[in-house]
Amino acid sequence: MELWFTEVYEGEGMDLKGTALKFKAKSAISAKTPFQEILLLDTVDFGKMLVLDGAVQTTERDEFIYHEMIVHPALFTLGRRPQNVLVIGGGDGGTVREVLKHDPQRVDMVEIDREVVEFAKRELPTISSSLSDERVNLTFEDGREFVKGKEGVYDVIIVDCSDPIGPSKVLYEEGFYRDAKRALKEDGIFVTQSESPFAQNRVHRKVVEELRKVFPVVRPYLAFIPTYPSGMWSFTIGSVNADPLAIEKEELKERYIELVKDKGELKYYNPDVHYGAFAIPNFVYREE
Ligand code: SPD
Repeated sequence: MELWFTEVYEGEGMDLKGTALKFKAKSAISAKTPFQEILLLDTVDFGKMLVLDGAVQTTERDEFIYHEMIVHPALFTLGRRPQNVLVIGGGDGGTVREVLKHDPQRVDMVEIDREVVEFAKRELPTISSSLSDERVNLTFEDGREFVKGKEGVYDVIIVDCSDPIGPSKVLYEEGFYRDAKRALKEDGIFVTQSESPFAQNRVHRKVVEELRKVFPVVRPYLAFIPTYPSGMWSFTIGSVNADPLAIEKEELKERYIELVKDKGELKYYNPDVHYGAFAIPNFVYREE
């Protein structure tokens, strides 16, 4: 029997326009947690694929793009060895894997759903293996609550969350961004995945708008992620004064060469991609 999976993104009608991707799978396993439905497909073209509440989160074949791009633009902008990095969400472990390439002293990861982490450890070892690194401290609670009341602790905060439905909804609100800003050090950097500027244009614009209420520097940027709706994906950096576009290219190249010498080649991010990713096509912010 043939097994097919299609992500249906409600709200923008991707499947009606015929642009949704259909994935052929060899097998599937699923689980229901108190927070969401987990589905793991063994797909023909993308390897193992993690799906939460019907939305593709990661696949073995293209996960490197999302995880490199949510981490490296911010961490290279920081320009020094980070002491404390906070990852909110990121249950599959790919974001933590990339953060560790910057030699942080400590990484806190706050994931609401313990079962997603256990699932990823068991089924997606190439993505999740860094979660057992001794510098990584896992907490299973709501990331929104975790940041409340923290002051000047983190060099970088990374929000690797799912879409703004279900448990992640609170991670798209101004109040959360304010608390996250307070939890950062003075020169700290906040970065969040900010949905597809094509398939979820209104959501993307709202994220940028809310971040602009909180951070003086706000820089959305793009990456191509084949298995996400439309393939056009975004992340947004917010900070008080750290600007990813203000780093000298020569300095960035030096930092990049140092990192890859020590940790091995990256597959997507490089200094040219760093600057190019911040070029945004006209339609994204055009008034409707
Ligand atoms: N539409 C899905 C958005 C998912 C973003 N988070 C992915 C988690 C990968 N670590």
